[in-house]
Amino acid sequence: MPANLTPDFIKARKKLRQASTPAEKLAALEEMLATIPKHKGTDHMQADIKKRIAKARGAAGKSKKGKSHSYEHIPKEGAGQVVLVGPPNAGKSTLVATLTNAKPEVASYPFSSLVPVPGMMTYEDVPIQLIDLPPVAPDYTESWVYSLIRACDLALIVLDAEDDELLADEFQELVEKLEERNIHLVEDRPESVEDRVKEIPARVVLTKSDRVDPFEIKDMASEFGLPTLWVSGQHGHGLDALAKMVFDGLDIVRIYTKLPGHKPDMTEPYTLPIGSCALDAVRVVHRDFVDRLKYVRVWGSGRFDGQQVPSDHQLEDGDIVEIHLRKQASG
Ligand SMILES: Nc1nc2c(ncn2[C@@H]2O[C@H](COP(=O)(O)OP(=O)(O)OP(=O)(O)O)[C@@H](O)[C@H]2O)c(=O)[nH]1
Ligand SMILES: [Mg+2]
Repeated sequence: MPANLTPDFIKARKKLRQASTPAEKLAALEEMLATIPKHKGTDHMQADIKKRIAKARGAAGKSKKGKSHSYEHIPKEGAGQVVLVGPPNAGKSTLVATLTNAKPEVASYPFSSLVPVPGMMTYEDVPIQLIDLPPVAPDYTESWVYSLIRACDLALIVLDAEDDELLADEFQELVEKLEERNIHLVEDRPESVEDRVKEIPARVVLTKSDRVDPFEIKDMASEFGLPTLWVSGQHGHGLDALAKMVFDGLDIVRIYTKLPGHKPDMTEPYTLPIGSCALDAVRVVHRDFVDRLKYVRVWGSGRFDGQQVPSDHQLEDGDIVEIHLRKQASG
């Protein structure tokens, strides 16, 4: 946490957090290197940025070559990776186009999406990656679509609310397709990872609610066995609730940091899995800080503001941590 970071550097760092492609990531890192104040206090940070630039150059170059399996994996960005899964024409791309900075193709015919399109959504102050996927259909789905579903932190099962008679069958068909590929949709994040069958936390999103008579909208939650929301990607109904459902579904907490004697930085929280402790927060701020840690003070979940807490103190969403380090040995 070196002091005196310039507004330009902070802007570039924000761009990095919002970047959804290797090329955007590379451009943001290069901008960070150009704008970081060059003095002894930022030596470590400059080295770290250079290392990341080298890695990002590799990633950007590789994706340009367009290998046949380049869609198998999309690097995670932001606080979590969320995939939109559903039958053709359900409204997946419309949601990604409305909620993120990405511009996936939206069309009135099925199978309009052929490639995954990642974009960044912001929930309050948290960037979250949404990935628009091609449809999962009984006859034709590329195998990398399942690879991306297996790798995600949360799946949104998107169904067209207008097909109300078909909804339960459509959902069942989708579940079976995923089960064939050993993907099992669950409400809660699994505690342990089983090898063969991958349990994926999921939520159901019924789109095109603008086309459904509000009096006919019935509670389908029990039909799906998963938390369910009605939205309209086109008219914007329910999208704030959807963003909140996504954030809650990621099971993360936001942690803000402050320097001793300074106001906290409330602009860019670190995000950690629910249940993380003070030491976990120190580790994400900087790995090297763990060995130099003297103690941590917490505002929020402490018994009182600024309480010095043990390193296994469990943090809560919105906590502010102040990290006190031992002086680095000189030379
Ligand atoms: N009325 C209404 N139409 C919508 C809404 N969302 C999507 N549509 C329309 O539904 C059609 C399909 O939308 P897409 O977003 O392309 O659907 P998709 O699920 O990405 O489709 P594929 O990529 O082919 O699987 C388009 O004509 C959209 O304009 C909505 O909330 N309300
Ligand atoms: Mg689409």
